[in-house]
Amino acid sequence: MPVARPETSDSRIIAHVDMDCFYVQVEQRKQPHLRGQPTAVVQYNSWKGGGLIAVGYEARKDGVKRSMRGDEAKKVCPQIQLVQVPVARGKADLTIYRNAGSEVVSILARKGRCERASIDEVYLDLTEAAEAMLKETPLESLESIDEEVLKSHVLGLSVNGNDEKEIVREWLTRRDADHRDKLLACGAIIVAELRMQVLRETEFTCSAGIAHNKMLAKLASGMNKPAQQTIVTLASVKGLLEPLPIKKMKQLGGKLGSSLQTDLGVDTVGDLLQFSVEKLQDLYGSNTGTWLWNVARGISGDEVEGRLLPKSHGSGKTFPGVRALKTVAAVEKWLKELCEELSERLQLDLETNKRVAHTLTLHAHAYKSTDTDSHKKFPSKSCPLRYGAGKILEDSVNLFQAGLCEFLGSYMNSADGGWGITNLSVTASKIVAVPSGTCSITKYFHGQDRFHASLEPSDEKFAPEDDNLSTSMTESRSASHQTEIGGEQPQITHDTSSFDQYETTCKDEASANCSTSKHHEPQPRLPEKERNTNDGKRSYEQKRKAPKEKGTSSILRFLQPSSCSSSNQEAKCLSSGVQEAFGMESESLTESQNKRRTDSWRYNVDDIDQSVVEELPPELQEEVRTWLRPQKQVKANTEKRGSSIAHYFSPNKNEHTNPKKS
Ligand code: DCP
Repeated sequence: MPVARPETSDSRIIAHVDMDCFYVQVEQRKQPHLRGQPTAVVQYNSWKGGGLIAVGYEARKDGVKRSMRGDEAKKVCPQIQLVQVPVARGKADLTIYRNAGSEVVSILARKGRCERASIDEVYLDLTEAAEAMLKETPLESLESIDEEVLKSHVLGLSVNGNDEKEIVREWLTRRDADHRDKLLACGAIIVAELRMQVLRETEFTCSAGIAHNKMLAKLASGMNKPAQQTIVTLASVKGLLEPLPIKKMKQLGGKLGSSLQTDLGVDTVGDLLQFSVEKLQDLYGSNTGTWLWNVARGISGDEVEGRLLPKSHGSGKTFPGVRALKTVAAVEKWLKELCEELSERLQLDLETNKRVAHTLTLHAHAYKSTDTDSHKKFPSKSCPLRYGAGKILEDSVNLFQAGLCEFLGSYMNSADGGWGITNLSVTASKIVAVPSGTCSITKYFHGQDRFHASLEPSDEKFAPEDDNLSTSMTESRSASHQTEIGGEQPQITHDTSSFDQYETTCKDEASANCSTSKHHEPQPRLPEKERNTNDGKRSYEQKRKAPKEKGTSSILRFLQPSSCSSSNQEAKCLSSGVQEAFGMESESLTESQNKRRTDSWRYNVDDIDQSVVEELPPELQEEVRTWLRPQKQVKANTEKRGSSIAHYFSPNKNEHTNPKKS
């Protein structure tokens, strides 16, 4: 659920930088003869020429769209150059795009706090850089302003066919301008310079939005593409937001946006303005109501997180139509490929960035041949991550089995036949830096208690089980990091079952074992009578909580003998499936053992990186987003703006050359 964070200041300067037709640019750099030609990148699956995933701007002019397949694109643009995504392990290999994104990030990070938001998007907090610039150089005294800055689009500025650059120059250098507009002008100068540096150093063009917060910057960055930038002045916010379809707003594309449409008749952001904050709070709870009220007014306190590396790693593949996987053996074969790729990336992250991941999650899309419940989702499952491709595979297979068992409703049915998997992915998240100061990564893993060193310090040591772990790295060990390296079979945490829930699904809420996930944000509960709107509509708040009544079947519930209710079917599922799969008997677990297991791993939805979601097959992206959306949790707004800007001008600030547009 969206969370209202207080706007720290409306004079922050935030930029959202978005690469133009990114994969196409990467391919054009690799094959320069493609430059200037209509080009598109197609998916690995070559059916009907392959699905287009990136379309160059020359091809867009000819009517080529991302929704097309290669064959259709050739019809509307016969001269189109189709480049296939690189392939490894029988699936798309996005390494070159990921690395290209990292090149860009390293340049953009020179001027301010930088958050890598996806494979080709970055947020920058340029407040300090802009303030420093303004202090040093009053804008009205600027003698020359680069062309790239003058090409900025200033929302709300009337140009009326006059000399646009001259009007922008006047706006940038107004002596009597509001201080916040002056800071925006400085932000525009800095961003233009960064974009030119990106072009010079990587040959990539990008577009940007410059505003007082992330939400507005993101809205603006796509308004003038390619290779342009757009400034959102305070005065333009209302006009920008009012006509926008409500479902297009970030975090409003799902159930909450639908509720606004159907329950309140809100179709545009402007429609939301008529509702008081009290009314919105009544309907959606205190946090979400406040957040909605703020959104309508362009207020957002979201901070730019200082994060240059991805929050998680994922590997996935789609198996559409007849390619659906219909046997456990087929699933295992593909899981092997996915897990090997994931393991390689984890290993690289460990060696390059000295980071370890803690949670493994398996997502899948499935259908039943005799489907009586076509809406039933394959539950996402997670467990502690153990390093090494073999262990990741072993755990992924167990997660899959547990998910399949639950999806089918009975473990006995999970034998081959009667079901199909159309999407499969494994994700490693909860990535933290290995603390420095000791002498080898292996020792770091040695030092981990098999469950959770920080919770239950133990003298017990475990031999490293992963021969691949680098021993040449700086040794690290910390009780504050928890890595599942021992031979213990992992605890599975049920994730999908907690859709739309912020409370444990178990009747016995005191039971730690019932906790399915997340740091639960207590949601304000309204008195029963207030939870109905006057016209008798069921409030969103009620609907949101409703699914918990259905009862979820977290495996954790089965591990506690006396707490959560479970159907006979579920019990059967556990006894013949989970216990067997995990070589354990629930009855034999003591309460403290159960609690210990549960406490050791709580999956944190914030550890999933948007960029990783975007790397999943498109069908799976929506699945994962649906899964993530309701689980976004309330976080204290404690992060302070960093102060990484020592100098706002690079030494070569006066060496700008006008970038050539590709
Ligand atoms: N991508 C993908 N599958 C999708 C959408 C995108 O693999 N369904 C990849 C290819 C894109 C990259 O992600 O190049 C970035 O996606 P964007 O949505 O930012 O689109 P582009 O960068 O291609 O174009 P634009 O210039 O419109 O941002």
